[in-house]
Amino acid sequence: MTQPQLDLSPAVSDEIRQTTCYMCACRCGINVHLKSGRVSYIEGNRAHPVNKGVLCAKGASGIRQITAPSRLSQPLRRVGPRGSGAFEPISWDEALALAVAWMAPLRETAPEKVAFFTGRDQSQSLTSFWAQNFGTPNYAAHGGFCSVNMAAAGIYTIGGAFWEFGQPDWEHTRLFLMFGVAEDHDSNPIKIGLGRLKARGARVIGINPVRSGYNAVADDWLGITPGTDGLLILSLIHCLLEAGKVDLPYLARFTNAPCLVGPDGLFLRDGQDKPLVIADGRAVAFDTPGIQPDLGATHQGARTVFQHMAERYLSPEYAPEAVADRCGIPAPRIRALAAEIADAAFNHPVTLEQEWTDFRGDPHKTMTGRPVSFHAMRGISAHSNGFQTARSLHLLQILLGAVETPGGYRLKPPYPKPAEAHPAPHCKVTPGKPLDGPHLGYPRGPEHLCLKDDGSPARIDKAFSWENPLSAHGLMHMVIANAHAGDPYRIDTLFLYMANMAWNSSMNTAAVMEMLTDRGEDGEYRIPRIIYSDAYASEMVAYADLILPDTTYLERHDCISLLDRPISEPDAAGDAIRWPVVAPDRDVRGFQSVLIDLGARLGLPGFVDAAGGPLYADYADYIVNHQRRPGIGPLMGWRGNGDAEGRGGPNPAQLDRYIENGAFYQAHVPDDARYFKPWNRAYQDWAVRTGLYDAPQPYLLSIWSEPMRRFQRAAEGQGQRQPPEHMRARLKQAMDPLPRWYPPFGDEAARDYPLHALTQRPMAMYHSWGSQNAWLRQIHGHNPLYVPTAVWEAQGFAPGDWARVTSPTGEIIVPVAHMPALNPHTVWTWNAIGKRKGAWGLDPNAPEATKGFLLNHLIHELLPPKGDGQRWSNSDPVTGQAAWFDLRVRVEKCAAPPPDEAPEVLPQFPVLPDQGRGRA
Ligand SMILES: Nc1nc2c(c(=O)[nH]1)N[C@H]1C(S)=C(S)[C@@H](COP(=O)(O)OP(=O)(O)OC[C@H]3O[C@@H](n4cnc5c(=O)[nH]c(N)nc54)[C@H](O)[C@@H]3O)O[C@H]1N2
Ligand SMILES: Nc1nc2c(c(=O)[nH]1)N[C@H]1C(S)=C(S)[C@@H](COP(=O)(O)OP(=O)(O)OC[C@H]3O[C@@H](n4cnc5c(=O)[nH]c(N)nc54)[C@H](O)[C@@H]3O)O[C@H]1N2
Ligand code: SF4
Ligand SMILES: [Mo]
Repeated sequence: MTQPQLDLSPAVSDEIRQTTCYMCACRCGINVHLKSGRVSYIEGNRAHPVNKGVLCAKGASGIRQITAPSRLSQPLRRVGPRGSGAFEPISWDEALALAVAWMAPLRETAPEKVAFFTGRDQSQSLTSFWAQNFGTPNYAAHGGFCSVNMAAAGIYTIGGAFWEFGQPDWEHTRLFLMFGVAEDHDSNPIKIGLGRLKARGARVIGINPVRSGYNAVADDWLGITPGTDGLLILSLIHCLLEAGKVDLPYLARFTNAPCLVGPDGLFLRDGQDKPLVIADGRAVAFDTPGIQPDLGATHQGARTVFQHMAERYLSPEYAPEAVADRCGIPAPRIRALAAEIADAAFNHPVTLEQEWTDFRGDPHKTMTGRPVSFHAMRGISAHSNGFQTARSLHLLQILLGAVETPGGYRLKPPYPKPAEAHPAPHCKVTPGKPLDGPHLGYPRGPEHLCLKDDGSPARIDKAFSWENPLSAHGLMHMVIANAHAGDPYRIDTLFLYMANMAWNSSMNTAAVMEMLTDRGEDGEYRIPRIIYSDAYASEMVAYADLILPDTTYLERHDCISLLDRPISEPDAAGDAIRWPVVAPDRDVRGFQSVLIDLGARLGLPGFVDAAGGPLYADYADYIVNHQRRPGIGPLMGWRGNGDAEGRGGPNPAQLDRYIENGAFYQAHVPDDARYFKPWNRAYQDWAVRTGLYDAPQPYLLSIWSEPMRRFQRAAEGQGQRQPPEHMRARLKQAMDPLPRWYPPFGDEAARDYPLHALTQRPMAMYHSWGSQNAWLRQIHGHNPLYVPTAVWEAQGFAPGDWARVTSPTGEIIVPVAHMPALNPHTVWTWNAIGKRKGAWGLDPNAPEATKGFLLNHLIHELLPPKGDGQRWSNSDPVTGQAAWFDLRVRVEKCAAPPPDEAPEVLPQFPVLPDQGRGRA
């Protein structure tokens, strides 16, 4: 008898197309399998530098994203009252003509009346270029409500940052500490990295109020009380200084520790404006060849940064015994952690046999580093003391000699890049003309604030004002509230892209929905016009007047550019694309192409040719042909005649080369340039060749921040530009040039609201993006409030119980669950699982709407009144970073809300009509 012939591994597809995942912002490479032209399977691309074949649940579930019933299918114009969700379909020509009819007159008269803000997109170099040419000062992406504390503290301190700009030296590190990280934008790389550390037996320590995720697989966990990391870190610094366990040669050569601080708190400088150090008893410029700067020198009454620093942190207020109770970590554990860090750093140095030359021209035989590395994210960033806390952590890295050295923290091109190499912010409006320069940047002093002649904020979000001088990413979370209040002025058209501002992206969600629908005495909406681009029927859709429906990530071109947030690794600059691996089956257009079209219709410089016709056919054409500076475009690979890297003219075949190569390109850092990048001549020269810089720009790591000191001096009454009286005290404290700790502003509510309330990113959901995804919903369909044992017992909770959770802003009623591995003063839940009934094409009784909830209802965008007549935004006073995690609450057991047979979380809102293609 013959056996039947079975094909044991039938081909899942007849074609594979390689592109970049966008189920989160991590930018993994994917192989999209197609069968008969339809996506049949998605797997990781093993040759891709980001994920090396690893794929997460979200990435694999992309197949369900492109078939989701909630996809928008055509442009929509509002016909009912705003918020009702009543729309009529219109053609693209009508939609674009309407947008132009609204915006063109504003450009000629008052461009600031258009405010353009974007969410978690990856095309900020295009969107900012568009807004700059439109001429409005009111542009930013999502960074202000996300992690600007992380970015700004890093840039001002080490010239790079956690949050995508760098990573631990996974190959050599011995001890790895993670502060407040749940997922981050590097999800797969961090998971791969942790695997490598574990395989080598390196130690991982998690510092987080909640022991889940990375903290659950860490070797040790410190369940810190929220908002106190800065204190813990400065206490570790206290212990290291006390024990003499700091890297003195590194501090002397590569940081501003030896710079002399004059009586005004600014550096003593030579005739060429270079900071002075003392070497061999003489005051010389910091970059003089062959010097060994003296950390302990004094000169004309000035002391070094090192002395100021030692004096501050050796003070008993930073002793472990003084901070232990506040941090919720016993003093002996803090001392043991400091000893463990010192042991790894100084008893186990890593030396690579690699010669290199520093910026002074001094040769080095080897590369030696300290194998202690750190990573941190919003757990320290999303507090009102987050900027100073992030700076404290960078200071700890610097003292160990663990920045850009083997075993420590490594920056990814285009970083390192000091604050001075970034633009300063611009805000000067001339009707009918572009803005006077890029919107966002890094102020060096009060002269760079975005203020009008009368001293009032020039931007609708009040970024770069005295309230938050270094708000390098803007303040997305203040836009709607300020526009509604007409404070500092009224706008006309709010143009939003990819940001679910009527739900999980906003603080005080219910009030934001009211602001979006509120009318003035004249009967007009207070925010007269709202244009929005989404790909799905999110909660925000109902609040727009005009919807520009986007494609999904598998149906369009995207550019993950070095001008933006690229896919670089410490050893290679890299960029990537997406391209339409399938064609859209409905009347939608890629938003970037729409923006380019709008730019041409509005006649914006950069989008029209000499004859006034469109300069680019679409985004693909722009990616290939746009040049930011001569020879520098959105993509670095295969430029010129196809063999130029970084610099070179446009190459019409560039996108084809990317597609053939798995949709990415890498330019490798030479061996002698791999470490010590801020000071390494070989790296600096390579970066210039590759187009990352136009000239070498070596710099010193910034322990003492002169830009901050300049603002502090203004608060003390020095200089031309002066803050309002009521802000002086706060600025003096916030703008301290040496890292410090102060209690997060939320703690002012601690008496009545004893618990901290946090959210965490779930691994299997990306904000609201996966809300409608049939596979991912099975993992996270609803979210309880996790309660620590002490609270669980005190309230007499049992499984299945409900609680009233009250903050100074409002209350919610939600299901609870017990979690022992939790800081005793903290409750938490998963972020963005709760949905509004009717949104996302979900059944109104879907668990996301009946049992899922948001903490956002409890978080106000303003702090409680302080009696000074001012309302301060709920943000870090340095950067304007939204202080999501300052939230304080009270938790009380209560009856389950009705209906009895199927209780539902409160608050609830009217059911939204279906905007997509039917209910899931
Ligand atoms: N899967 C998935 N990945 C994502 C996202 C997503 O939604 N899903 N979102 C992306 C976005 S936009 C961002 S900004 C990043 C955010 O990346 P993360 O910062 O990693 O994510 P969060 O959930 O904000 O995590 C904050 C962590 O800090 C802890 N924490 C809160 N307060 C404190 C504190 O005071 N001290 C300490 N030490 N810890 C504290 C919380 O328990 C939590 O574990 O993730 C990105 N990646
Ligand atoms: N309570 C609490 N709230 C938070 C946070 C927190 O930690 N706690 N974190 C904050 C942070 S860090 C962030 S970054 C924000 C995130 O906030 P958002 O950036 O607003 O993220 P999403 O909720 O995912 O909303 C994005 C919108 O983009 C749409 N979208 C998805 N894909 C596409 C596409 O391809 N094209 C277009 N045009 N639209 C698309 C989605 O449908 C959704 O409506 O949330 C903030 N909100
Ligand atoms: S980590 Fe993000 S980019 Fe990578 S596979 Fe998962 S969803 Fe896609
Ligand atoms: Mo974020």
